[in-house]
Amino acid sequence: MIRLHHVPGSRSMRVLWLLEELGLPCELRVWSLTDGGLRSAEFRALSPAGRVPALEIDGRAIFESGAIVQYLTEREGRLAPRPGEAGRPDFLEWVGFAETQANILQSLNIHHIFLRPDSARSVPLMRLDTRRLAVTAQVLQAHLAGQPTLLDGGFSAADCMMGFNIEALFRFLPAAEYPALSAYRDAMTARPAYRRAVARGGADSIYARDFYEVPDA
Ligand SMILES: N[C@@H](CCC(=O)N[C@@H](CS)C(=O)NCC(=O)O)C(=O)O
Repeated sequence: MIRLHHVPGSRSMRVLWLLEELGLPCELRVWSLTDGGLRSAEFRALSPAGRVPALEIDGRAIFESGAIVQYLTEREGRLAPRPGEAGRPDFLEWVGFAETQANILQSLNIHHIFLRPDSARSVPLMRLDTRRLAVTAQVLQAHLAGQPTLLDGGFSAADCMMGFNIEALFRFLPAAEYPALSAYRDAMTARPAYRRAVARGGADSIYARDFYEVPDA
């Protein structure tokens, strides 16, 4: 039995999508970001920092989405270059890059959506994070202008690592400035496994607006 601990629209979407791509059935346990459940002793026994995803598999729990994605691809022998193969460093780079970008998105989510009252927010930090996010989006734009997936060998689990990012990126950056990245987002979210993951796990529910401008200081 495989059990995924999941919050809709969060990084656990990466794992849910990959499980669908791999055709691995899983049980889903859905948590909330806001009701304190992730800080419970029950959940922290699975993921000590109280973060999703956590995956129960093969008699243990694994936390950290990048570790889970690597574990699953090695276990199944699919959707990632194997250690020693030519594309392996690229795969590992993109897995890490997705998390670098996700951390900026998380900070923007906290500032734009979760921090209350508005005066608790740091507008300079929101500006800085938006610029830092744009740098990561420019990297992806340049890369994806030349090929349709992160690895030149085609779709891989590195693309699944973008499963949280691609839904969040264009809440903070104008999609029109990143046509290749925007086309990538459309192609990835149209994949049948991605659609199944959203249908099963739920779409994100944190955004009330399509686009969030940095407010005036
Ligand atoms: N590096 C971790 C980050 C996990 C993470 O921060 N997850 C967020 C949801 S996207 C979370 O659980 N946040 C709960 C909190 O910060 O209290 C990973 O990739 O799994």
